[in-house]
Amino acid sequence: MSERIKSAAQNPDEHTGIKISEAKKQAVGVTAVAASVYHAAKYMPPIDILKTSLKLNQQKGFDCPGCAWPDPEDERSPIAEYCENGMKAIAEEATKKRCDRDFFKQNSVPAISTWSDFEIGKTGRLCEPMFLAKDSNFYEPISWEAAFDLIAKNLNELDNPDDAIFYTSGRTSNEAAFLYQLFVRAYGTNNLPDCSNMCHESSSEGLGATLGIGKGSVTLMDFYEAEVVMVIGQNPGTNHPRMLSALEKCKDNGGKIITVNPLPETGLINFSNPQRPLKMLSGGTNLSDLFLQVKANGDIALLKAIMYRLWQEEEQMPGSVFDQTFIKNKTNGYQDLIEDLKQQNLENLIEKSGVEASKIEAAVALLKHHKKIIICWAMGITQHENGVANVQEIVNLLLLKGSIGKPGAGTCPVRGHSNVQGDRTMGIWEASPKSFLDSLEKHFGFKPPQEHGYAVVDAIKAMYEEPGKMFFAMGGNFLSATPDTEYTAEALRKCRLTVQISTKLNRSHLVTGEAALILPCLGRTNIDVQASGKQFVSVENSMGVVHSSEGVLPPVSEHLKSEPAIVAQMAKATLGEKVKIDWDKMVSNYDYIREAIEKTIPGFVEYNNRVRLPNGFYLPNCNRDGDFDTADKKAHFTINQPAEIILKDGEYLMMTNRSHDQYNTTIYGLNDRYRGISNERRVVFINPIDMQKAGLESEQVVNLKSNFNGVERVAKKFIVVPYNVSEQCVVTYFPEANVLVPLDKQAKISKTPASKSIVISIHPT
Ligand SMILES: Nc1nc2c(c(=O)[nH]1)N[C@H]1C(S)=C(S)[C@@H](COP(=O)(O)OP(=O)(O)OC[C@H]3O[C@@H](n4cnc5c(=O)[nH]c(N)nc54)[C@H](O)[C@@H]3O)O[C@H]1N2
Ligand SMILES: Nc1nc2c(c(=O)[nH]1)N[C@H]1C(S)=C(S)[C@@H](COP(=O)(O)OP(=O)(O)OC[C@H]3O[C@@H](n4cnc5c(=O)[nH]c(N)nc54)[C@H](O)[C@@H]3O)O[C@H]1N2
Ligand SMILES: [Mo]
Repeated sequence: MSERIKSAAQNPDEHTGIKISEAKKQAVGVTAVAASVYHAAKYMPPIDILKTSLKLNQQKGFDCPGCAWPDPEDERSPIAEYCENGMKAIAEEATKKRCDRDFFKQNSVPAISTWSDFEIGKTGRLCEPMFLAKDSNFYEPISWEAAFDLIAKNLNELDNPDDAIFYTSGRTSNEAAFLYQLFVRAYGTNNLPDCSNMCHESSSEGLGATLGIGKGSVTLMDFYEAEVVMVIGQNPGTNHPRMLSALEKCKDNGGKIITVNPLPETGLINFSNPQRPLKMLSGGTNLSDLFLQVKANGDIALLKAIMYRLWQEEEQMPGSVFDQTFIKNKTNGYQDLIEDLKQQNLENLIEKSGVEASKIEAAVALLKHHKKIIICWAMGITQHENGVANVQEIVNLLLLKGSIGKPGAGTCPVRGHSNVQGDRTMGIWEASPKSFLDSLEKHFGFKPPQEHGYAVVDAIKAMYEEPGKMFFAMGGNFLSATPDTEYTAEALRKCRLTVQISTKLNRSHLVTGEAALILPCLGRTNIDVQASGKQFVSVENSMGVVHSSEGVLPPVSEHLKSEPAIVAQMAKATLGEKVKIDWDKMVSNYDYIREAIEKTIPGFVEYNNRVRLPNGFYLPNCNRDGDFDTADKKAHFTINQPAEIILKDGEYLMMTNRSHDQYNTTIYGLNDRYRGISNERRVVFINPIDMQKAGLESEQVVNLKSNFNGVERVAKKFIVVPYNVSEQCVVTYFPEANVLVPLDKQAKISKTPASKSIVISIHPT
């Protein structure tokens, strides 16, 4: 066998032919419906488009693999309870194209790695298990049995179970996730890093510490009652388009919307709802009543400035602005917060936030006399070194107003992957609490390991520093989703075996350990038949509703297995008689997995009955009931200081955002329609004033450099795009810019990579 050629960890730096036009002022509308059908038609037969769109997000249908936004419980449109980007997610999965053994015979792994992520993603659905042997450059077919034996042999040869790492991406169903963590813990490790570590971990930590539950408190109905909704650090027009309908309803009912972002994101400005033709004709709904163009990571400064001004108003007329009864009965730490506010200098805060004083006054005026306030946030808040503090500052504002635990008010961290929240509930967590581990021990008769495992960043370091580990991924694209691409690639190359359970080919199948396995699985859209017949799975959305999801399309290949089936067979092969768990029985009928979940995890009483209700069921949520499950049963105010961002001349704070044409590392297309970009992803958006200062021209090609703790990282050949983004802040897309994100630049406590605040400099080529 020839020696392995090193595969490329990054996208090629060739350009694809950029066209820049003006950013759009309105989201969705007919264009989006047309765009979704046009996109789907490129990859799916018309009958499949019809089948999937009729069943998508319907009661008894299947859950959109796009985002975790909940479905309305009252009225669902008979068709089109989907959005443009949901349809793209489906087209990506439901393609009839096959990435089969012939493909792998014709294309070597290093050759495929020179293609772009967009091209790699278009190779079709994976069709059968494939094996990449040591030193080989080609994947070859392997039987399922041989694959399971190989995994079992490698796992059982490790000196210590902690030398194996089991990653999960948030599309995995509750049933698969529960079995997976059960297997991993029975095998003997808590090394269960997941995409949450890079996503909403700061929310879970910040909310858990202050409110006693790491999940949001609102339901969809709360949006219809809210008086003010603040959307901060989130781009729903692209990433959660169905949320725009909820915001529209809120406005119809007289609510006001404040958005906080370093860029005016199109979906937040005006929304034209295709299900409301009359409204569309009259120009759609203007969503944002107030847009606060904050500096990247200027959010604590902004929130503090708002709270400072609210406190001044409260001093004038005690009890008229803050909810003093709620504060007295339900919270702790109010006096400390006020003492800290007194020490703050308002001008200083305003300057740090980057928002004009008059706009801050406008926000204060909107918030002053209202108590039904919802704050929504996503990656613009969590992916900073002070991500946890950001979340806690949001909590402070809500607590001052008594805006938690009452209708129309509360916390709304908007989750990403469609079952990322459910996976956590199922125990996909490197740091599951003792109560969870004890429950596993009680019901399954083995002693789970007690020590916490690795989260994502620590897992990468461990693989890098201690060669010979085994890396396992239940979905996702670990290499491209994680920071410091070249370092992570080396970490993966040092593993003895890397195994990926996947639907589609991606770069993590190309930059591998000494040997590698691809295990192809069914996706959300697929019909899943086991010994007892057709199965459905269940998922938990962003608001804690658990409901069923059942695919409608036959798989592209008879060799695909479901995720639960793969886990069960792997567990049997690896553990043998070590534990007394009837894996086969659980897979024969997923009701048995749900029974196991019901007895192990609180909140799942009558799981098999309630999951069959048309709308599923809500998990318990103490905040929703006005309670706080902290040690003293009170909600906690916390003291958080604004981020100190010191940028030298020629330095910028870079945010790595999503384009309108991608799902994380899956690239649907090369456009970013709302931001006016066609046919290119290697772009850096920059304010025209900064361009002028730096002598940069539109469409000029530049290299981007980050310098962290003396280590320089370079991303080559990005194209300059003038854009309305806060001064000294720039935007690039991930995963292309991940090479600039230092592994060690992570959030305190949550360890989330600070992908939205990377200091870079720009260098003409
Ligand atoms: N179509 C589609 N849908 C998706 C995804 C996808 O890739 N494509 N991904 C899914 C996943 S896993 C997730 S987690 C979510 C992500 O959903 P989002 O969090 O909306 O995704 P990002 O593109 O990372 O956008 C972050 C937003 O925060 C803003 N921002 C950046 N830095 C700051 C800051 O310091 N302060 C403030 N106030 N704003 C800031 C950015 O300008 C941007 O508007 O979407 C989910 N849904
Ligand atoms: N710089 C920067 N980096 C980021 C972010 C950022 O904003 N900036 N965002 C972070 C966030 S929020 C997240 S969540 C992570 C995402 O990280 P991941 O979840 O690891 O990445 P994805 O791109 O969502 O994974 C896509 C792959 O999942 C597989 N897949 C799709 N559906 C299924 C399925 O049903 N089953 C199985 N087994 N496999 C499936 C396919 O093979 C596909 O190629 O990235 C993070 N990385
Ligand atoms: Mo995410």
